[in-house]
Amino acid sequence: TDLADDLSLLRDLERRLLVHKFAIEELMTKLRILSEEFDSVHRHDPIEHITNRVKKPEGILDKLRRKGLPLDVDSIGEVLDDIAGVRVICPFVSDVYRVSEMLARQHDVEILRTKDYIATPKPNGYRSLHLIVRIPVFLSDRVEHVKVEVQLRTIAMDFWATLEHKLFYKYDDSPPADFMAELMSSAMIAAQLDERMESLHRRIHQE
Ligand code: 0O2
Repeated sequence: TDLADDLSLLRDLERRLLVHKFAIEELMTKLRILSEEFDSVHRHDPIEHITNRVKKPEGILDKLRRKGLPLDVDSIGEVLDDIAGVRVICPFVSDVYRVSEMLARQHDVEILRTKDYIATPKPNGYRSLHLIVRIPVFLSDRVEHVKVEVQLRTIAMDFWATLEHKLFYKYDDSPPADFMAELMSSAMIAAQLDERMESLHRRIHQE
């Protein structure tokens, strides 16, 4: 029956998602090591905190529908870049680039794509550094190379992005023009705050 087919597809999809969870765990360990070791050497922790998520089957189906793509469980990890997602919140903008460079230098981390929305913010003001990375996951009988979307941002960028997501999630298109202007201007205030805090940090760290 159709229902039985759907259920078995969902089960296959859920089984497929396991390897993305493992990729997240590998990456979390790498980031925790960088955080603790950099802190012990330089007396500054470049990572404030880290969150992660595996995209839920519902979210995966939504995204495929939006992009007009068919569901093929075996190639799902190739079709979508963000099934596994890790978000790294850093104290300062310099830390964002520092952490991304330290990751990129690791031999088992392949950087497939970089989107620098800090250098070039989105029209609504969104700022963050996005990396699509691929890392090996060692399973009982094979190695899988799994993609993870890494979003790196400062506390101020995260504050803005979290609230923007809450406020405008319900808008399918872009919000009305006056909202956009207000969003853009609050994003600029967040960017100025980043600059001011970073310059304080530089002065204190040099003393
Ligand atoms: P959610 O609900 O966070 O999962 P893609 O759509 O991923 O194939 P795109 O547009 O090239 O391709 O991806 P991009 O620009 O790298 O953005 C992907 C993710 O960044 C989004 O995931 C959001 O998490 C975040 N993001 C991008 N733009 C904005 C923004 O304007 N505001 C906020 N708050 N977050 C943003 P999802 O899957 O769209 O959403």
